[in-house]
Amino acid sequence: MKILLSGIQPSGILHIGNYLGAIKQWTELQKDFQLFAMIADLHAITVPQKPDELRQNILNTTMLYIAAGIDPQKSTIFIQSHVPAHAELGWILNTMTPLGDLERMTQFKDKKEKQSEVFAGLFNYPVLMAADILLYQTDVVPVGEDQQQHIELTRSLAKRFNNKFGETFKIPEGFIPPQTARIMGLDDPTKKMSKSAASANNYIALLDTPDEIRRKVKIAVTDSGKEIVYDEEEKPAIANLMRIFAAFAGGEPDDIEKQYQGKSYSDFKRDLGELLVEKLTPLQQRYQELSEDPESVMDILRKGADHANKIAQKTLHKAQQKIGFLV
Ligand code: ATP
Ligand code: LTN
Repeated sequence: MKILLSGIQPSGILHIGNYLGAIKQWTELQKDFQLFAMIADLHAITVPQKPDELRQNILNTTMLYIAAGIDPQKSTIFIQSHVPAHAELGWILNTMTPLGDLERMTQFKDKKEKQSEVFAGLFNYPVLMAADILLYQTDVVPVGEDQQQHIELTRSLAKRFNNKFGETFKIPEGFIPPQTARIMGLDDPTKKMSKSAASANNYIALLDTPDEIRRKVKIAVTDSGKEIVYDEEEKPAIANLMRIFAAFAGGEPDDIEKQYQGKSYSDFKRDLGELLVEKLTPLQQRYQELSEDPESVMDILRKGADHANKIAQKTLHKAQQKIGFLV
């Protein structure tokens, strides 16, 4: 079975962009792949985090993975810092990463602007991500569009290592879901939906209450005109809402266009609000059950770490041998 790995940083509350762009894809792909679903806490600390909030976010993210349908019986759910090989291989790869490659990373440039002080970890972040992926001999990495450049760097580091020291790492492919790779903010369709957005009206969090969901959809920005037509250029706000609708309802934005011919923005928004409430309620119920049973969540994480450690350690050992460490 081919191997699939991905991760999310536990740096805030997850939203429907994270769900459609990442978690939902994983739940579908876990049927055909061996999935490693990681909680990237080492990545989260590349910008300042409050310890109590971080601890809570790590647990929340884990519970949301499970509540959204990642099956711990089938897939490996684990916390990045529970597998020390990530930091170790990350260091080795850092010694082989051209500075210029890191300087070109657009995520670094964006994130740097938002920080009052920038630390080396933020700059080296993509190298740690390469270690995450390469340790599991991953075939496919499903991510949103914003991560594409990091996958390219991973491929180039793996090739560089293999060329210099002999075949060690599998060269992974990125997988970017076409319709949902970039869900835009509800308050600004020119920027991606983001958990670090200034206003909570930018996103629908997976744990928003039904009333919050309805309210946020109602006040979401729309375009001029009245028709519900799918036009990315002329009607970016409605197009974004239509992609969200199609992704949750199943189908394509064009189907929505047909369905809403002659109807108003407010009809469409009302239905979208109800659809989101209907689709998120079972996830929220499952989340609630898990939060009442933290021991079972910890148990899943322990088993996940055991399995991940075995595989990661094997690859790390191979890499250490190849570069001449006494192992
Ligand atoms: P931030 O915006 O605060 O950096 P984020 O919301 O982008 O955080 P990440 O942890 O960086 O969240 O991303 C987790 C996963 O969700 C990644 O695979 C990312 O590509 C995907 N993702 C994030 N935002 C979106 C979005 N708006 N549309 C589609 N996918 C997204
Ligand atoms: N950088 C990613 C999170 C992440 C990741 C990974 C994704 C860390 N390690 C390995 C895929 C594979 C993000 O911010 N979304």
